[in-house]
Amino acid sequence: MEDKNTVKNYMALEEEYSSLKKSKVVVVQVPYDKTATYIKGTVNGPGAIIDASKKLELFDEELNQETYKIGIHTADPLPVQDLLPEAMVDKVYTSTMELLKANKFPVILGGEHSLSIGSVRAFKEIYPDLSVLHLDAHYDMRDEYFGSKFNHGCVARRISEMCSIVQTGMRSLSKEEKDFLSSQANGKVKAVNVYDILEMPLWKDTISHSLSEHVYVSIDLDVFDPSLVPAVGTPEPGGIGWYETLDLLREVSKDRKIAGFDVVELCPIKGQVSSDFLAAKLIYRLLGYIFPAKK
Ligand SMILES: [Mn+2]
Repeated sequence: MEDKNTVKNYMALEEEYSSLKKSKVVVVQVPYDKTATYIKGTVNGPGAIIDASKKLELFDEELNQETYKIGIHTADPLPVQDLLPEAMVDKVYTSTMELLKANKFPVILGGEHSLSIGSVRAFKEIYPDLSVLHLDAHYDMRDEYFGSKFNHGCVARRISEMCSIVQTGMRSLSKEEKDFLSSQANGKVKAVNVYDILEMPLWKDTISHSLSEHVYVSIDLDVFDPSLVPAVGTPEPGGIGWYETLDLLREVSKDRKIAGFDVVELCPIKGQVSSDFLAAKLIYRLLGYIFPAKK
């Protein structure tokens, strides 16, 4: 048997449950952090999630099922490290499109958030009714940031130009973004920020009902409180917790068809693996919600 520590696939699954042919799910790694504006290091995010995933139990204790049996293949990391942001986004688009055409379910690991511009472009072509559920501490609604329209701070703005987007967990906003959002009333953007969550007992229903049938979920790990996930490039105090995030994702998985998702912005801290492990487990739990075992 191969040494688990050298295996490069998610959860170190055996061939039977991880070959491309037999797998429904394909994990795509996008090690890229060229436009990071505060702390760099998300380039190491995908690898840290894969490493942490090897310590996960194959049995999901909440769902009473062995989700891995749907087959989870891990593709080689995309060779994007030296590319300009636009070219990285194009690579993610091409790779996502290939998987969707092969009827696979893409799970995309960042790397920085700008990669979602490429994946959403592909999903939107396959699912014309697509809407995006975006979990983030930040609105990411800048038109341009540090001279680039493909900066991680612009990702939701670019997505809003392609399809409708429902954002939640935000607690940091620039004046430019505020003005843009105010001009968007009744537009393609629905924002449920942390202050709304505190006042709205039914915030999860509001979000779920605002989405279309086919949904792409984009999770910036800084949506969580930094006490839970300190290993992000731009931490913001006052984030949401583990169980409320799961409640939201469970509800959306029941009400809608989640067609794929990404988990981005993990910026690993050496010797402090709880953030990496949370990301790995979040992915497995969300896959369990999307693919419930037939009882
Ligand atoms: Mn963010």
